[in-house]
Amino acid sequence: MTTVVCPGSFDPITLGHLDVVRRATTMFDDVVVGVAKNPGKSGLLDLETRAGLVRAALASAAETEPGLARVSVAVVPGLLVDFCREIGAVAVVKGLRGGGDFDAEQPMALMNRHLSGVETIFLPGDQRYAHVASSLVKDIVRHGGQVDDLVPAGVTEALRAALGQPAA
Ligand code: COD
Repeated sequence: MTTVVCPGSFDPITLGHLDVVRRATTMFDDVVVGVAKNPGKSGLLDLETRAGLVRAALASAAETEPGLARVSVAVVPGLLVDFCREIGAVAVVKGLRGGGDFDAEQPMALMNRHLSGVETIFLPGDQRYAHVASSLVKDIVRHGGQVDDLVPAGVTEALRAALGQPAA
């Protein structure tokens, strides 16, 4: 069995993230979504809330795409490479929306390989979600906008709650 990790901040999960995870399941038997802290970003949702939203999104999507039912979700407590070693993952799978993502991802990929030998596999993001980013989603909700067609069910409500906004 080949295990891979789809890591990210998932603050919050978007349909772009979900598409990358879905595509990873078409290639690998065992896909683990790793919810991690990115020290370069100030998080809004706590890690357990993010992981819960990822689990809910996968459970809902698995109703029509059974392959998603075998994806597991875990919080990455420290270095990604240590997590990969613990669970026996041979590679990290990440989505790229464009050249900006590649510039940000390449040093991490090289560092992770330097630290542990874990390889990174980049999947080109689907063009439908090329403009979708967690940071933009949060900004839109913060200002009262609508993101329901960009995120799985339940995400908007979780963001509103974290922002102290009344439920719609
Ligand atoms: N379409 C396709 N791909 C997308 C989309 C989209 N719409 N949105 C995001 N993605 C991709 C991103 O390019 C990225 O590859 C992945 O999904 C996750 O994105 P984010 O924004 O949720 O997560 P990041 O980029 O903040 O995640 C960074 C990590 C948390 C993975 C990184 O900081 C990490 O590995 N932290 C653990 C500690 C560690 O090991 N640090 C040393 C790293 S060398």
